[in-house]
Amino acid sequence: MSNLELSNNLGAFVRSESGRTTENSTLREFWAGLSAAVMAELADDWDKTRRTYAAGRQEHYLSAEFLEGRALLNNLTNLGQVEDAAKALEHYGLNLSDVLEEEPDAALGNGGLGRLAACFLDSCATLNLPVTGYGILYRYGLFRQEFDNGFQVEHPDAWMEEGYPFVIRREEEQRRVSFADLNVRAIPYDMPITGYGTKNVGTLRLWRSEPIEEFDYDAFNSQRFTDAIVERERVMDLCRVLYPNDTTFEGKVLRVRQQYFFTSASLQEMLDNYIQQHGSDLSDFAKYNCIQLNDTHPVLAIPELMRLLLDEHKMTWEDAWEIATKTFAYTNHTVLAEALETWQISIFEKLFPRILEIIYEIDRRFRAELTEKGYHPGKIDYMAPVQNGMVHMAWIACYTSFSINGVAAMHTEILKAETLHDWYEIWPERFNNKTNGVTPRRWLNQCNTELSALLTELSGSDAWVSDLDKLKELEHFADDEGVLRRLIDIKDGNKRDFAQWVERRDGIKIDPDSIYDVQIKRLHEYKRQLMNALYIIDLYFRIKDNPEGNWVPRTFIFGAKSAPGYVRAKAIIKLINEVGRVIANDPVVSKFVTVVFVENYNVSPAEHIIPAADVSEQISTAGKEASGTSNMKFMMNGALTLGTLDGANVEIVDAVGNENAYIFGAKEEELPALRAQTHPREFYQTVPGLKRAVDALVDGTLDDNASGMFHDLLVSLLDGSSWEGADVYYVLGDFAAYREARDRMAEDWAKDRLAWARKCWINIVNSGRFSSDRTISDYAREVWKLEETRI
Ligand code: 4GP
Repeated sequence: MSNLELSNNLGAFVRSESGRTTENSTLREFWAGLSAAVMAELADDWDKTRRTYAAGRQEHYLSAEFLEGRALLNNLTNLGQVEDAAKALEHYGLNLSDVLEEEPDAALGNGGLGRLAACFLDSCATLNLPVTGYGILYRYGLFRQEFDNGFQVEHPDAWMEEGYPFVIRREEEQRRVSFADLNVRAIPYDMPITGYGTKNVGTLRLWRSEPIEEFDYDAFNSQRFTDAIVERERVMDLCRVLYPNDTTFEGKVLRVRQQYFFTSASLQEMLDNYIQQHGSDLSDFAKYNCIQLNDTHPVLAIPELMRLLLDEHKMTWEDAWEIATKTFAYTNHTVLAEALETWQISIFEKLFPRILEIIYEIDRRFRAELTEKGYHPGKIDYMAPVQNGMVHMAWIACYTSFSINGVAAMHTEILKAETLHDWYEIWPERFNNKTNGVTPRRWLNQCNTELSALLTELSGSDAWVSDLDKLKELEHFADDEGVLRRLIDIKDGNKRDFAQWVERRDGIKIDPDSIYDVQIKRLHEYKRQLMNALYIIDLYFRIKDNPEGNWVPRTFIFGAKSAPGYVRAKAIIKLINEVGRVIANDPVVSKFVTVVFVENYNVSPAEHIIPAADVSEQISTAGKEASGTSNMKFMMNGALTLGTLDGANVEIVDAVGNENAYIFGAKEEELPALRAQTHPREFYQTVPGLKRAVDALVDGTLDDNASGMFHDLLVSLLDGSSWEGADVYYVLGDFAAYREARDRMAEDWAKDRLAWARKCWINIVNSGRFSSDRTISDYAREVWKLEETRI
């Protein structure tokens, strides 16, 4: 569509959304109209891509979470129509960025794992790879967070209640999914995934559950109205909510139902497509299909594929197992033990006895195989899919999958040495590493337009947007003062934009001339937002001690949601808000320090925050963060990492050099000895200022509204409980090193902006290996064996 066409068509699309004249249409209706115009524009290529992909070898990405965020700007960019859209809207006196802000975030994910899946689909489309994502169309995305007196309160996120133009219902491709107590229809809703510089349009297929019959007409007729709709509600429940947990699990029965629901529907579709394309002999299924399991959530796909092959397609166990073991690949995303899902057998008995039967058979054969290999019965028991009344999803995945990968080099090594050590010993050839990446389209080109323009200007083209390694060619500009000055100006502009955005959104005033020091990620004890908060408390006291000191102006920015039932994480949210309140009310400290906790942190707020950041806080306890991906987004946008040697931080430092990052703290291999050596109380007593900062939790400096939450935090640091030791995450142990590095960073920033900018530049130009294009090329080549397929 040309500019003229878009201008002409836009009005029609808007009117059809609003049922009114364009003059009387709302901004939201303009967003919907423009989005509908984009969908119309994509339709032909999308259709063609789907048909082309169906014929050859495909990869299917199964994930309970896809944290897509907004779609309109991404699609306009990929279509090359940003300018046209802006002009078309201008015609109605509207501004494109205002219209873009109308879009709700599709927050169908909790955090890292879900956002990674979204970046991956973006890269697959850009690289013309025949990959389809499969998940669930949750009616409510991740909860909407509000702060009430500093406490997190959760509200439903009814993200598509007012209509959502970027999914298309495909009635004719529905499947049926059966549980022992319930039969449901699975209706696919497809979202187009556009790529950069290509006509190919990939697909994210999200299943929605609906009753087989709209409602029980007889019951309705005999005036039993509630009876008539009970069944319907039970079915709709299935897709009602995304479980607001990452790494911990709950919700049991319903969650297992969700997992079976979307994996079963997806597999039925894959088998149907195979038969349509290649005939009814399924023995070549694995030649044409590969399935990546995004963590353990979709692992029920394994027994379900077995069931479909055995029961519906009458294969022998041996033939079916051969297919399964050549089809599945498994990615692990965390070493936290509580995330390796295990389910009670009774849940499976209730929901799908046949699946349980198949799992028992997998278990029986597993035990036989290992016995024959001469393994110790104790070890076999530990590794077995079924044990002590529980089904172990990760063990089923490890036993079946031909590929098992971690998400950063260090993480994969920990999997091999600890978490999945027994598996590694028996099947070392299955293990491989795939360090995560992020899409440079959303996380640089779209969110940081000024920096992107500079990069394009210096490289002479925008080829870097789909080949991020090209930025390396710009490394020599690190010694070009003119370029560094422009980088500083761009950062300052982004910081002013963010200040305006946050003032408008949350009513908080910040100083754009201060250093922006940011920690945005899920709230978890291992991520150590508590250590960050203790630093700020300590700084507060230091400033009060010496109000005339030459303090660097600081803005500490947080964004984080806590799982609703994770009490200690919620206490840390309250703590950060309380520290912010106390500082804001202090006439001296507030001159130098502001704390901003961005409410309802999500993908689109991240797009405003990251381009403005100076400091990227990546401070997890070494060995706990599998990879991290915000660390990559920050470096791409010229923020410097303040981090531990954990997850992908290790590889970031390797890429930029020690002198261009700020690394501190205990290393993973040192931790056990360090812990044994020193009790947390000793740090508390001896590290200058630490006792004062920790005591502030309970001595009246900070107020937790009599919830007892801050006292619990103090206990967790100093005493621990009967089931865990004190300071499990080594907050007190690393505090001194953290403070030293963070202080030094602020001073470096204030002292010499040019030297700082040089470091930022080195980070930007060396971010190529953290593009998800690199990650996906590795998966495609080494695991999926996929070829580029252009339409
Ligand atoms: C996260 C990990 O915590 C994070 O380190 C990693 O970067 C991300 O996955 C993507 O691999 N894990 C989860 C989860 O989000 O739910 O386990």
